[in-house]
Amino acid sequence: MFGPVADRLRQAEKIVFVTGAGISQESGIPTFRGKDGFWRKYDAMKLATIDAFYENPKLVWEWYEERRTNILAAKPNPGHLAMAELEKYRPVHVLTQNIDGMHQRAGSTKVYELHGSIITIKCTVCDFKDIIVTGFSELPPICKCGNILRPDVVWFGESLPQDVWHAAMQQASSCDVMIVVGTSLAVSPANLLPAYARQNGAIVIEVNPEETPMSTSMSLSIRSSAAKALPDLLTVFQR
Ligand code: BV8
Ligand code: ZN
Repeated sequence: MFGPVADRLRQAEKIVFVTGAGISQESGIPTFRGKDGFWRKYDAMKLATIDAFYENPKLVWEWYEERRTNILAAKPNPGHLAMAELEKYRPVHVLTQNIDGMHQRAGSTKVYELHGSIITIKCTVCDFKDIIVTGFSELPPICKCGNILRPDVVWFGESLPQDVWHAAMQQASSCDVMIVVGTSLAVSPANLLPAYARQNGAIVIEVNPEETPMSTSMSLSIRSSAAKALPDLLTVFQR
């Protein structure tokens, strides 16, 4: 699958991945907009917003708790694992839109969570932040300061964590290979990252069973799933 760009890959000094929900699909974590999208049951555009949270914090919390339970029961798939293994051959940076922590669980060491993480919570008022290790006795959970706690994720209309976003832009602008896996590239500003890589003369490869709005501007668009294609990527370096 990576044959046409194998030489460029082997010459790569640094490989940057941009990943979305599709890379976790084969771990049993539904994507957002796909046919199995669990956002069918809920309208994510309505729920993943600060207004929905203040309007009905219990409902939004129930949605995140359902997703967190599913995520904690899921396992990294061969796609996540191949990306972690690739670190043996080249410096790898993973810019992910996912909040499921799967890249870290697979062993990737440089992961930038652009949209936050489902296993951390923060207070809506004070600067309390913590990792969630158990369930909650009541939803929404209440902070020591008396205000409600929220999932530490980036909702629509909220800005990305500035330090993470700047670091991600820096990585995208200084790599010679970018591999975009499992994202519809529908959400900004994450969908700008491939343009930063191209501006730096990088080759940009897409791994997605379906076309995306950026497929035509890719150096190579591989119509395959992450769990099938990414182990194949490893073989380019193992020859
Ligand atoms: C911001 C975290 C500014 C929470 C998410 C009009 C109105 C309102 C807003 C906007 C607008 N136009 C633009 C905006 C901005 C908005 C935006 O982009 N909206 C879109 C929808 C139009 N963006 C924002 O609001 C961002 N913030 O712009 O702030 C600002 C600046 C300063 C000050 C204040 C504000 C914040 C965006 C982050 C939103 N949070 N999630 C949570 O997860 O609950 S977004 C959500 O969508 C996820 O993070 C997800 O990662 C992201 C993108 O989805 P994908 O990951 O691509 O998943 P999707 O299902 O779409 O696609 C899956 C793909 O995988 C498919 O292509 C499929 O073919 C493929 N696939 C399937 N199976 C496989 C596979 N690929 C490989 N292998 C497989 N097996
Ligand atoms: Zn508080």
